[in-house]
Amino acid sequence: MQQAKPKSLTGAELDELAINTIRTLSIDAVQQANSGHPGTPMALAPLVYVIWNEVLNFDPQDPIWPNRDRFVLSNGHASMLLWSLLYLTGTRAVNAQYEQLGAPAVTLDDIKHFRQLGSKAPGHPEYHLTSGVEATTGPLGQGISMSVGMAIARKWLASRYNKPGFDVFDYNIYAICGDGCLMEGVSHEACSFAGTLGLGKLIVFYDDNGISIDGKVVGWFGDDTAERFEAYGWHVLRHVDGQSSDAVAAALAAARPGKVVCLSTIGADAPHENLLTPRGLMELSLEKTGLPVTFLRPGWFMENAEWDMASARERGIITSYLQPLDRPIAMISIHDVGRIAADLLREEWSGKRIVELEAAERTTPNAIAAAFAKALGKPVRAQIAPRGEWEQAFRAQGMRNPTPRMQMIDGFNEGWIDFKTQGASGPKGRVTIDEAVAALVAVEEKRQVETGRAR
Ligand SMILES: Cc1ncc(C[n+]2csc(CCOP(=O)(O)OP(=O)(O)O)c2C)c(N)n1
Repeated sequence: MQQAKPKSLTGAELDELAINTIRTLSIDAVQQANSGHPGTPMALAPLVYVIWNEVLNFDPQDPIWPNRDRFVLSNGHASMLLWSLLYLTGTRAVNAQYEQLGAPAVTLDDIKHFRQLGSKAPGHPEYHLTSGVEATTGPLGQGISMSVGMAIARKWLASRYNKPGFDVFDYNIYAICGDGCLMEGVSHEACSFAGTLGLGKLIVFYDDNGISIDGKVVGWFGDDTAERFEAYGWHVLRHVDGQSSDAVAAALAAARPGKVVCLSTIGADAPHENLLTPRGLMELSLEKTGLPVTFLRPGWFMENAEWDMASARERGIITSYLQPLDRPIAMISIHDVGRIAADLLREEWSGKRIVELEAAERTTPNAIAAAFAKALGKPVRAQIAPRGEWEQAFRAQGMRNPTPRMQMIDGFNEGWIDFKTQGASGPKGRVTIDEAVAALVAVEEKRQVETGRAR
């Protein structure tokens, strides 16, 4: 029987699928155990997904690496969040002495036996019973208080062992708590102490949902939590909607960083609407903060060539939406973007500045094909994707609304997306298109060898 080819998902669809997978695993486990708290994992799945996917510096292959970020689920009754994450990330178990790595920390079978004796997925997280759990939580207030202890420990380790330029201990501690944790006296004492010590590196997310086990908390928990924490000396950001660039800008202004380097894009100032327009709006929002802000506007990423890998390898052809094939485009490697952003952060400046960033030489689609030919050791040529076929091709790749992307590529091809100074100002990237494509091919070949071995 022929198997249907899996549909390729866009980034947003993949995020949604991952979040819903955490949710459905949690619902199924609670249903099977006939006990537990399904509501909290449902509500907090997007938050923990963003923390684990985008922020947490944690290696599932080595969950005891000393400088890992710590994640503390103070509302331990939502333990299914943690079991889902440990299972889905493939986090490995360590032995009781916390020295050796072994089998998965949590298996699907453990989740099927959620809250049963012997399962690595108990009702509440238990330190050392399940690897990846940083603190035993469940008694409300305990986790958030322990996370304060962890931040004190980190500060001590850093002051003892960090040397200038060698920050051995610079990890963050991320804790999530709910109303119940903040009603418990122990959390007040610990958080007040944290404020007194001026601890950094401790980031607490308060699930201010106004609901506790017996219903709405309004009748028995009326503190203004934000004001209480401000009184302790904490830096409190209220109601941050991570989906809105204005909200992020306001949060940044409130956080009062000394300076900001913001990754924007070529075309942020384009005269017509296109996929890059939101970056322009983001620049406007951030500019309003009055902070010293650098908008780093890189050109087309060379690593977009990864999309052409399969066709270059299999057919010796790359299909180009950028056209004509000999038209030079401002491009840059993502490695140069990271390096230059770090350099910029070390500089001092005032007000707003724009840094346009491209490699020393502009790149044509033909040059990308030639780079593939060199790296693969076989002929590869570029072929134009006719404009009339773009929409269908993008939809086949899983894009629901291809128009903004098509407008963006039109912008590059028609020249209304370009650098104002034609690249005359700003630093230059070091990585050439040949090097960028060779690096992509090397990664792909390593992957092919590894999957071949796994078979
Ligand atoms: C010290 C302590 N008291 C009581 C409980 C029982 N308990 C478990 S969950 C819960 C409600 C927690 O409410 P909240 O923190 O608002 O979480 P949400 O209902 O929003 O998930 C309670 C009272 C507990 N775990 N620990």
